[in-house]
Amino acid sequence: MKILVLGGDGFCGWPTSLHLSQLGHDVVIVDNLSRRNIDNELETSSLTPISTMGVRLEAWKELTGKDIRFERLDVARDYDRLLALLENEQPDAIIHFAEQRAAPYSMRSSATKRYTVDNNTNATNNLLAAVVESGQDIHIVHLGTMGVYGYGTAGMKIPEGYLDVEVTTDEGERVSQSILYPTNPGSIYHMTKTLDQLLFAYYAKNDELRITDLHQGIVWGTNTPETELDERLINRFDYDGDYGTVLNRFLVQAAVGHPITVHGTGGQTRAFIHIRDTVKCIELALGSPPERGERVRILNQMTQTHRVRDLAELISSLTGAEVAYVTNPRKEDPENDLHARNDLFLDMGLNPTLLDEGLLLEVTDIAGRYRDRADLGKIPARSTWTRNQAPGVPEKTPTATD
Ligand code: NAD
Ligand code: USQ
Repeated sequence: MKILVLGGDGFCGWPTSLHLSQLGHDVVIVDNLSRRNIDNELETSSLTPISTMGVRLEAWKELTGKDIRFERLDVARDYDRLLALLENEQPDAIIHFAEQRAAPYSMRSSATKRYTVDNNTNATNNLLAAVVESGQDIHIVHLGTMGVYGYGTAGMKIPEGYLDVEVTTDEGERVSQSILYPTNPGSIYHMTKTLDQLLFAYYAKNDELRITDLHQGIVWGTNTPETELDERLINRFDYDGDYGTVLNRFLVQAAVGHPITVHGTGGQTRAFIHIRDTVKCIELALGSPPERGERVRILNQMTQTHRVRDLAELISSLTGAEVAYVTNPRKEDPENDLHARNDLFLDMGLNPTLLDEGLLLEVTDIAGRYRDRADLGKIPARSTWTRNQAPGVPEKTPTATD
């Protein structure tokens, strides 16, 4: 297949691009490098030394003989160039990762709230409008989030996208319906993903676009077999207070001697998936597109749920790191249960990578290898959800000289 990967320079997009190229697909990466620019703005960087796109693609060609092309383009703003790209390339599928994906960054200021909404909703709408205008039958695979459902204890397993309900008419007749599961976003970022859902539902209904929306949990790990081939192919590893996600952050904190920063009681339960399973799920989703005229295909892309404090205590027991229960800078339930279905991927043959001590230590080893690149001052989460909240800073924060 010819596949465009929007956001192919990012944490999920880069290993996915390599995996699809390795499988023999013709891959074109589209990215505006905004994530690298946000690192400059936040004065931080990936823990791992990621190469420039030019070096990445040259290394891939040298090692495998395979070409991946790169188009630098802003999907949210450069509509005409996006349309021209579709017309020139005629892709079979487009994978859409190209959004601002950090909840804390989206809550940092009114400027970042507005940027996140503008960027994410325009990127998605531009893509959908361009596919319609191109007249092509392209399968769109979007990376959404488990966070569209919210994390309230539902009293049931969260289904995959749709909820079967019964309504009673004025005549007392009971009518069955299948509706999008009610959304309950916990940040401006998560809210943009609920807007994406409506855009997808509309374009699938009106224009019969073929769309798969993957509601992904928190991704952990860093390497895939392809990124491990050479240091020039290394994947991004975020650890800072805005972009670092919880399990990878805890593993870096353990590796660099920083207390593990549990927000509040750590009673939050979340869904997780390893980066190797992310790339596998995308391969599976590409192989199983919806039909024209079918509703949006929604799959829960997660393999396990974990409670934050259990992860912290597990990593502490493996590494000896101290656990610090810090003020929660977010507005979220302090404790919740979470049970979600993921039958669709399991039925397609996904063999889940489960949380395992060896894999955790592997990530800690990688973090340890690059520990000198960590800026300890960037670790605490400082973006607060409201102005009445305080950053999640441990009482005793080590410095580079400790
Ligand atoms: P990332 O920030 O590392 O990658 C996103 C990429 O998209 C970046 O390279 C960025 O430069 C690019 N981009 C952003 N806006 C763009 C635009 N307007 N035009 C062109 N390129 C643009 O994020 P990630 O962790 O790889 O996440 C990818 C997708 O997966 C996101 O949509 C995110 O919501 C979703 N997701 C991620 C996780 C996770 O834990 N990382 C979990 C669930 C869902
Ligand atoms: N947390 C801590 N300590 C930390 C960092 C986080 O206790 O140092 C807690 C948070 O308070 C939260 C939980 O861990 O309760 C998860 O936080 P996170 O930053 O790992 O995840 P989140 O903000 O939800 O966002 C990430 C990705 C996002 C994706 C989402 C999937 O950045 O792109 O959509 O995970 S999900 O969580 O399923 O919505």
